[in-house]
Amino acid sequence: MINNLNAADLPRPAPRSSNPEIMAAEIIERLTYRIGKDVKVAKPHDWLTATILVVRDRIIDKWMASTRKAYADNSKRVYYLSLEFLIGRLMRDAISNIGLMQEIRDALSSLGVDLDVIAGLEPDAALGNGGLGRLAACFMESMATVDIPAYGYGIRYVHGLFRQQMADGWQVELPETWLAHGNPWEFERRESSYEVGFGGSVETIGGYEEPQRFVWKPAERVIAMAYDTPVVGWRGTRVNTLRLWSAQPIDPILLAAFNAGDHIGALKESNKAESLTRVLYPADATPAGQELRLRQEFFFSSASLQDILRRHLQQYPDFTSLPDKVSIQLNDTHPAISICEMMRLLCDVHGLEFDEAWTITRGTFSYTNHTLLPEALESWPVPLLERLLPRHMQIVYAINANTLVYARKEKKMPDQQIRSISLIDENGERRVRMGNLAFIGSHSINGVSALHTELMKETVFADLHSLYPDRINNKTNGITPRRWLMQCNPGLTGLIREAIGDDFLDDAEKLTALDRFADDAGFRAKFAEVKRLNKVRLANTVAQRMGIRVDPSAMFDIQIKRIHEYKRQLLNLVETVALYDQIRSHPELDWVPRVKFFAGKAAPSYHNAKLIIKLANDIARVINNDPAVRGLLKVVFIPNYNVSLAEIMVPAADLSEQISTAGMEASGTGNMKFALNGALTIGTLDGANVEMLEHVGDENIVIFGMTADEVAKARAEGHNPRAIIEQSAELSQALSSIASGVFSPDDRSRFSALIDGIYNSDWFMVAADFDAYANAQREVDAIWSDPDSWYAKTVRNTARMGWFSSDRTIRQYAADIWRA
Ligand code: Z2T
Repeated sequence: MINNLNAADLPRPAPRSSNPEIMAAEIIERLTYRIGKDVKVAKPHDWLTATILVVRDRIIDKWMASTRKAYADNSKRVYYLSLEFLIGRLMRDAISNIGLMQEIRDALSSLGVDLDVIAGLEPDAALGNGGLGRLAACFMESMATVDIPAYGYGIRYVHGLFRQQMADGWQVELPETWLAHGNPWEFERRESSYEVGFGGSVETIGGYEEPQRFVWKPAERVIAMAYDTPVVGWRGTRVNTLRLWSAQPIDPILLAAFNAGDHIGALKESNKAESLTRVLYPADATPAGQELRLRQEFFFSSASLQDILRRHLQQYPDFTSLPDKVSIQLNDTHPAISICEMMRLLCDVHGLEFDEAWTITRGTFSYTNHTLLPEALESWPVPLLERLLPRHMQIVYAINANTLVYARKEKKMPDQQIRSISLIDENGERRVRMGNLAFIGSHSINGVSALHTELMKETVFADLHSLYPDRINNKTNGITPRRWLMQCNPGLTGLIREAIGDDFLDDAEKLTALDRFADDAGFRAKFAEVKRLNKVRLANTVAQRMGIRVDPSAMFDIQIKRIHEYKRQLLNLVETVALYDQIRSHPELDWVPRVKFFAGKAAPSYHNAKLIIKLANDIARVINNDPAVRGLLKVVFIPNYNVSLAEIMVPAADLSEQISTAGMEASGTGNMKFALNGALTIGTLDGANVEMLEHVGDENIVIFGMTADEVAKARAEGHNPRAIIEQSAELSQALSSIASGVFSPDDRSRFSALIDGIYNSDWFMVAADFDAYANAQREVDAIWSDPDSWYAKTVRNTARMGWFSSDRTIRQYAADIWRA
């Protein structure tokens, strides 16, 4: 076998050339021999595939070297377990990171192919809902960049996040088929397959003289098969692996059933297995709750854990070294069942004692929390867990017993706190709390912004924090500057290089050298020109896709993110209506021309979120067609928001809307992307906005509204939205026009319940924050009216956002949590 040979003695493929002529020949070679197409009949998609295959080859050599090096150095490996990876397109990222952009462009153009055209055909890998999945993608790129041997583990969904279509202004969900043309980036690994069980029973062996052993006998089994995608870091430093699991039946066809004439029944098992990894759950901040979701969570956790333990035993004699050689980061609680699965594998399969296994498990796992919303915290009904994973349920009880006994006997914890730290929620139907499991089974629990981490300590995890005060720590989120500056904004990247040289390409914090250019009128003019061109690009996209014309000289005011009440797209829309009223009432004033852009998807079952989309479209129709507005205000809701659309919108923004109810957005990452690309932020003191304020300075960001403490106080003491609304003429008028059907003449009560929510409870503080928000918007207008001041501020935003690079975030994880 090759294994026994010395790699150095083997014939080696010729080193890959970066000469455009040679690469052009290689592209033709792939087209002919891999795709089986003649140049004459090749379609744009064939050129895309052929190009990816050529790029891919240049990554593979580095991939193998990276894997070998981790092995030879006995390096610690980091495993990022995530049910979501929102990657977007891969080709531009890969080409740019290996430094071949110009060469590949030239190679293609010698063949009469435009790189930008074929790049636009690559489907978005949308295996995620929003921020959490996009963060996982930025982290994968940064881990490769800062040279950490890391594996991402997730699910290879056949259908990623749904495609959003508008039908009369309503969201309609269509299936997304990113694999329709095949996926040239992935490698199927049939040899990396594991069995994953469900259901059945637990056999107990021994118990009198010898120690008890447990053997789980699952009733159902499926195969998890690996698909690997290489992830290349900046300058090709290192290539890591994203390993996504696909479910396969053990028996593809039940021949006995088939032969007996039951053709459908013969495929039952096959269909059931494959349905496990067929579709991504589209709810971003409410737990899916269905059995299939729990099956997905366990399926990918079990396969990943088996793979991790197998790899460890290949290199080390036993598991005592596991915490030194392996770190497993749980991306929220979705993979938290991994903790029980690790315990089961160590105890039941590998014969370790419970206590020893527990020390190893806790030393290996760490957990990132991404939300405090109580309705978003995962918990599973005890009977469901007992039926689907009986052995894991036993382990939950064992962990719980140990923890509660310790809390009671050694820490004298009172009853009420014991109830709150228990893995079992006893209020009503008994449920297993996955957040508590993740906390108790980990040596590190982190939040994703400074404010969020403090709130974790004070709210959801207050009692667990008092029991284990050293475990909670903060790791403020970041974004990769490769995708979110260099690739999406080549104009700005070029301008920055002219001004301060290339250092910032390797260390985003070097962007601070740009600070002094804020006072340079010549530089500001060029900065403004780059922005204008990016706005023209967005205007063209909108014209092409929607047939709407927008004026690039107007202020581009953008709110793009999942649609959620706490993110307060509704606050923005109410203010839009108020502004519309003001423009018509006071046509003599100097209104700043604005285009308000919105984009984002709503969870299919989230009624109010879908209503907010309809409201945006209804408002857009009325305002955009009203001649009294004289083009001073336009509203555009762009359908099907995804990573690729963000890459066009982010560089084109003048104003970034980050206006969540304080205390509710764990971090936000869109906020960072906009500021890095030279937008001014209007935002609340929420999530990472707080730290952005610290970095850019309070004269370079427009902050408004209640603080998290004020929101908590108002909720506890009760506030009176009706009184607030009555005191604000602008607000009452805007709300009553929406509620009375001014924007929905075809169904006048369409929005009445939505607006009633503001009058009756105003949970999200839309009324409470309205005046502050409207005033902040007029402050933005005033800054805009002085372009020198505007561009000085936006240049300073770009200059001071380097700290929000995900390279910094990953270095902090590596230093404090992984010790890698
Ligand atoms: C998600 O995108 C986020 C939190 C979730 O909690 C779930 C999803 Cl799908 C379970 C977001 C946060 O809302 C956002 O503030 C944060 O920036 C992002 O995760 C990454 O940490």
